[in-house]
Amino acid sequence: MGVLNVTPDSFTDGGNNHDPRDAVETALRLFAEGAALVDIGGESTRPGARPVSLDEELRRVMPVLEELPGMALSVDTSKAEVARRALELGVALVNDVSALRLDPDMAGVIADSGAYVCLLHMQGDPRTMQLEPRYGDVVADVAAFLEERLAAAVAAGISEDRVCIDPGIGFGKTVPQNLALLNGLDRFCAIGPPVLVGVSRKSTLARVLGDPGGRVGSDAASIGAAVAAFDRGATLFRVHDVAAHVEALAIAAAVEHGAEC
Ligand code: HH2
Repeated sequence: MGVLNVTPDSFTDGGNNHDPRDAVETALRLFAEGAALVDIGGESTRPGARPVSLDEELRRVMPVLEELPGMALSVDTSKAEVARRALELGVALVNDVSALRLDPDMAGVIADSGAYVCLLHMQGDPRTMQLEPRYGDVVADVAAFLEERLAAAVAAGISEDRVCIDPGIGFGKTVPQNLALLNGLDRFCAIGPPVLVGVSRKSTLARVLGDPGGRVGSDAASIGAAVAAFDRGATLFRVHDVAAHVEALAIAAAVEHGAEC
């Protein structure tokens, strides 16, 4: 899953794709590099980010979706109206970082469309989530949350085989908690749905490498984390540098499953 933020303030690519023509070009490049999906978001969820209005989010996202008919797209939104309009244009997956909790209409919109959904764990909300995240046992707590949200999605009429789950790296977690979640991914895989991991360029990577104030991780560090996640059962990876991840994960998969050469 290639990341395409059509926002002025996202933590790595903020501003780069604010013009819809640039965003469409970036999406086509991500597909050419091997992305199976491109995830288009009009609201930053970085720590401290402020929410945007429905009109502003639609204004950012819709012109890009309209220029990419028939492409395999996901929409990164917690607003049912944005999801509904995106699904009308054929978007395949709703990536809702609130896991259907923010907008009471979201589950119904997804259920009615038959689309895929990603349910992500977040403690608090983007404005406050990094202030003082607290868990008993972070892996057990996140697993219990994802099990509960999966049950809620199914109860709302979303087919279980349309769901993927995400431990939400950086969404209300300290560096040691993020590392524990990556190391404990097999616990999330045991829940059933495919596990998606978004660790690409996140600040945890910079901090592990010795930069305590680091805000953006390198692509090499991102790939290391993605391969570690693959080894523990993750099958979906939300990444910025698609070409490098496709190569690295192809090798990791060949080591795991073999390859015909
Ligand atoms: N991370 C971000 C946004 N959406 N969705 C999923 N499923 N998993 C993630 O880990 C995830 C996500 C945050 O990263 P980014 O989009 O690069 O930045 P911003 O939120 O500032 O736009």
